[in-house]
Amino acid sequence: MTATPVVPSGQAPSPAQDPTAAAAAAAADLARLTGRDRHDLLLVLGSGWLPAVDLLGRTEADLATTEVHGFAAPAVAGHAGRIRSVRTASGASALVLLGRTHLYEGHGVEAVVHGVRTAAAAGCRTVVLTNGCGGLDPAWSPGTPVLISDHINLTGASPLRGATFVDCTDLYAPRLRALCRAIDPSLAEGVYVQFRGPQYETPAEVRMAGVIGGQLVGMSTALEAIAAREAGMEVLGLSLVTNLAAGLSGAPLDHAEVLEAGRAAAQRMGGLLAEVVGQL
Ligand code: 8IG
Repeated sequence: MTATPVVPSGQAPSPAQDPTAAAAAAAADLARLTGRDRHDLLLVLGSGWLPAVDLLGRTEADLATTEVHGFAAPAVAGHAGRIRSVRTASGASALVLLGRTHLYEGHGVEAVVHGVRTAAAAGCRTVVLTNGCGGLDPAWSPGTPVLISDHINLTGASPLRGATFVDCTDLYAPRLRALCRAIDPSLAEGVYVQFRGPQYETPAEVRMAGVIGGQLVGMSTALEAIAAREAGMEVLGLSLVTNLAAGLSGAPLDHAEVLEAGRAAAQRMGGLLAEVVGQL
């Protein structure tokens, strides 16, 4: 992000009107509300990951996203809509977004990536994107964490404007994936396929996701990863497989099942995240 004159956040443009100015205004709000001019890394906690938040370090500030410029009100149960400033064991300062804005909420792609751009404007060089998702590999029982190795963006949307030709090779940093596997050698890797949602996939769409090279299906992350790459940040993606993708288990999909898988896996997730974050 290039330096942008900061206007009082009440008068700043919305992310859709001017994403860069909106992110600068939000970063100024964060500096004021957290008492910290800069942060080192951003963690976005998606479905199933919220219970891990208390294991990450010492919370120094806890804000409602509505206190920070440009964040849309949360729409999903289990997505708390808060921002924490956390001091990790290694002394890094982390911004933690509890919940995210999804494309299907209809606020536009700029709102979806506003958190990432705000973090970049606040000095973050690394972003850890987590999500809950469906898994295509029957070996991945609910509660299995999987490293994202790459993505396929099926939303038809992009956070980039104009002829912004961003390279997406190694978008999910091999260095950070290796670090995670060193911590937990049993971690599997998979290609994440982002659908727009909000409906879950049909069984035929899940088969398509497999045929085109995907192993994980969800409704987030890819657009945020692209915006993070544009901003020059290093990206780590972690999925929590909370359900077998549609058509693979014989049972219908249920959002309560998703939240329960998260609670059950919280300890492992929190431990993994805290160790990773401690080494970033
Ligand atoms: I949690 O099976 C969760 N989010 N698209 N499909 C999609 N999104 C999801 C799923 C799933 N599970």
